[in-house]
Amino acid sequence: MGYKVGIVGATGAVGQEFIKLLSDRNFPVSELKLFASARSAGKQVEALGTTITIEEATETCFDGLDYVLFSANGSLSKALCPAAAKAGAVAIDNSSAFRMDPEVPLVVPEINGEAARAHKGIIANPNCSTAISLMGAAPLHKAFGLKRMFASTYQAVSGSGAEAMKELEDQLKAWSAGEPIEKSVYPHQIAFNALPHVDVFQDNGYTKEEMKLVNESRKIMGLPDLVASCTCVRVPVMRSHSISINAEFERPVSVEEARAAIAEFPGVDLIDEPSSNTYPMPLDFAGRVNCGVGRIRQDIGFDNGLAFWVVGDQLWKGAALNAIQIAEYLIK
Ligand code: A2P
Ligand code: 11C
Repeated sequence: MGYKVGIVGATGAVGQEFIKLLSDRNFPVSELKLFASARSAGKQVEALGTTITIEEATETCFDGLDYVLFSANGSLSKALCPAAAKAGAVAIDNSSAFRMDPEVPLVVPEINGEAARAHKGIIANPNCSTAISLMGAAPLHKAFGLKRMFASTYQAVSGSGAEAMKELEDQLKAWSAGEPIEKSVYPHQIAFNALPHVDVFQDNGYTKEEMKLVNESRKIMGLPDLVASCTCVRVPVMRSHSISINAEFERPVSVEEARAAIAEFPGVDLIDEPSSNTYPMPLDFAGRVNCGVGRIRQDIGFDNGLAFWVVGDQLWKGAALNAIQIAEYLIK
């Protein structure tokens, strides 16, 4: 038994990971169709041991497909996910277009997998820093009852797509060669820098990325009144996002129980031995299925508080892997 799968945005940073992960995870694919913009239509790529010609993504390209994985951009998702659903496929969308739509489940399978079953043709994949943050916060919520959460992110350039990865690489090469540093993706040089600016600024002074973490966390964990706040920072890391979280809980916490809660939660590794300088780092999490949690300590700023650090590959758990895990959950 195999499924007919489509990928929209197949030439992009996440699209490439979709192709790799379908193969790595032996997802039962009977046919794979790859879609991108008209610019890429006609190009041939190797995928799942065969050569596939990229097609332009249009409203009429989804006939016969079972699952369509979207990672192009929000406006394209808005236009084409309903078309994929109408054609009888399940659209799993990596953009923010449908995440807060009450009719659309927003799913991290380890946390609220069952929500996926109520889909009406579209399922939303969370924002990358949100999904990774919650792989640390949700097990602790289960153990102690989450009340308030404050986060700062350290986000890799691959979160901005393939062009941003090239921009960081080009800036590092230009710096080494003593040449002028050029920029186009970010408003400032990203090499050797940290930009407290991910996505666009909103009227309340937060960026859209920061509000995604607040709103999507509430929806995924089923905590509509969760108090949360966040600052998102872009750092010159190629791949894997890191998040520093301070959280207050309803019930008394202990570091020992917190470590146990992380250790037994699926999809997350406890990496927490300060005495040997052992903690999760982005370099170790690129291309790793599980997220990592470490630096767990009693937060001295709250009565029932924990401080902790979560790292995960945002192209995987924050995007392509989580989307494929949603499809795996549905076919299980
Ligand atoms: P293309 O390569 O043809 O531009 P990234 O996030 O790494 O920048 O990738 C974005 C992905 O979304 C690419 O696969 C890109 O295809 C695709 N894409 C962008 N705009 C469109 C569009 N209008 N229609 C279909 N695919 C698009
Ligand atoms: C970033 N989180 O790292 C973004 C990319 O809502 O899924 C993905 C944006 C989103 O820039």
